[in-house]
Amino acid sequence: MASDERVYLSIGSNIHPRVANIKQAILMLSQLAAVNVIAQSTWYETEPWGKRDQANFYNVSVALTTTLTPHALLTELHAIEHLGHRERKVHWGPRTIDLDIIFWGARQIQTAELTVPHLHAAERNFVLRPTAEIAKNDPQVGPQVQAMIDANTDQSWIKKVGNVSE
Ligand code: A4P
Ligand code: MG
Repeated sequence: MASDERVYLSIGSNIHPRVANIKQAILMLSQLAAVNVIAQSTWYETEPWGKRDQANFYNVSVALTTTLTPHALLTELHAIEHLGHRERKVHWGPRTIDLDIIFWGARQIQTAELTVPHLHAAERNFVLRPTAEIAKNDPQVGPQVQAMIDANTDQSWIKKVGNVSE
């Protein structure tokens, strides 16, 4: 039975075609039998965070429910990254597609493979702003995002993209 806990992902791409890469990942997510995608944020173009000498990113957040365990969902996300020709070369470096688990309801997860809430969520405008849009009415996650936004000092710019093409 699907839990009513909501899971939030941050999805990013900074290698052409950014929009198509992200749309393809969301389509593949929605095609997983055990996943129900329930919301998607506005599209944002964002300044590269961490390693700044690289192309601007597109980022969106999505909310979903799932019957998968956190580690099983992570495995599915890695498979989608792999199909998107993601190559792990440079830490925080350019990527065709990146899917990170940001929140899993109120859970705190700390294993070798997975840290939830995401280790850097609280320091990233490109994660917090899109996620806040779709978590407003979630009693488990909305207050967590708001507390992070209140304490956040990230100076990097992010801007809404009205008409997404590329
Ligand atoms: N892992 C642990 N916790 C999680 C989680 N909550 N969600 C582990 C997903 N994965 C998690 O990830 C390495 C390992 O992290 C995974 O195998 C998983 O077991 P990775 O994405 O392959 O490695 P990475 O990219 O070298 O490092 P990292 O720290 O994951 O990078 P991030 O955090 O993904 O950041 N700037 C903008 N504007 N927009 C972006 O989207 N993205 C990054 C990448 C940097 N700068 C950016 C953006
Ligand atoms: Mg990642």
